[in-house]
Amino acid sequence: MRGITLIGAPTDVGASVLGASMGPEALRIAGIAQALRARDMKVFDYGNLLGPGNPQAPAEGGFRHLDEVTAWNRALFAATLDTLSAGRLPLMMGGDHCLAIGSISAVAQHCRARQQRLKVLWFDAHADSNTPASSPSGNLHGMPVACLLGHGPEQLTHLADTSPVLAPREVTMIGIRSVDPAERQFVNEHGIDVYDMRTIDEMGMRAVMQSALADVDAGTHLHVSFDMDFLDPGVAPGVGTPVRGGPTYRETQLCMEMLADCGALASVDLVELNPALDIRNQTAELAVELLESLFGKSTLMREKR
Ligand code: 4U7
Ligand code: MN
Ligand code: MN
Ligand code: MN
Repeated sequence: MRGITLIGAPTDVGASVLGASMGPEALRIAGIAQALRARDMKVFDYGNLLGPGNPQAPAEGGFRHLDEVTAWNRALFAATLDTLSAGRLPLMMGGDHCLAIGSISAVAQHCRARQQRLKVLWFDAHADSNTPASSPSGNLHGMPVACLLGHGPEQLTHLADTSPVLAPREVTMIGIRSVDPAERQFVNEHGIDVYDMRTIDEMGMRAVMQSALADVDAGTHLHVSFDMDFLDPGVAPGVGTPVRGGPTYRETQLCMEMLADCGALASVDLVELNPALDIRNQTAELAVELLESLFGKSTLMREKR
């Protein structure tokens, strides 16, 4: 039986909109542990990590709340590394997307030590590739990809024992539809693989996922960083930075089912769920449904296609 540790990370210090700090509890209320147990996982939930609250301070030197974001990410780094060392799959229950700096830094360090191939799939409406110099908001949840590629404040780019933590070819973005001008340049200069909404419209989700997973084999460590604003806000209203024109419920389920089939899933961030903006916890319930598919639930027990 596979072991999974739920790591509650109630941070909203990376965002302007408050409320993502309630994400972990909303996921528990939506039955995340029971749903994963039904998928034959041994589920451990030790509660939430501790970290600072949101001081709602203005940007300083290009970013807001750098010390608070650093404190959260040190805790995330340690918890993720411990979980991986124990041979379990860490599932980050966010919390805003700045937490991926700590979780993925730990994942990368774990993979380097074992010389394991790493692939990060970044499901998001946004490219999260701002730097302190380019960010229009100063919010660090808009900068995790840049930090992981070595562009950002030292205390966030150097959580792991090597930096940069990721090479551009290890990251693939899916669902992108809101990109700041400097992010476009960053993504292009680094040659990051991006399947934006136009590509999804033109190719269809199945072909996009086949292509995104083409270099993933069973020996690869696949990390899924899933921002709930990936989905169309019509189905997932409980997010802080919604962008219309996102994938449908079915398209997203297909993504999850294809990820389950590839057999390489080894760590997950589920982020940007904002219960303060949700309608009767429907976005949290949707997140749990998607996780069920990610962990192998399918309508019919069919052979892999
Ligand atoms: B999320 C933004 F300007 N790009 O940097 C920014 F549009 O983790 C949004 O994807 C960032 O939800 C969104 O502030 C961060 C903005
Ligand atoms: Mn994001
Ligand atoms: Mn986003
Ligand atoms: Mn670079």
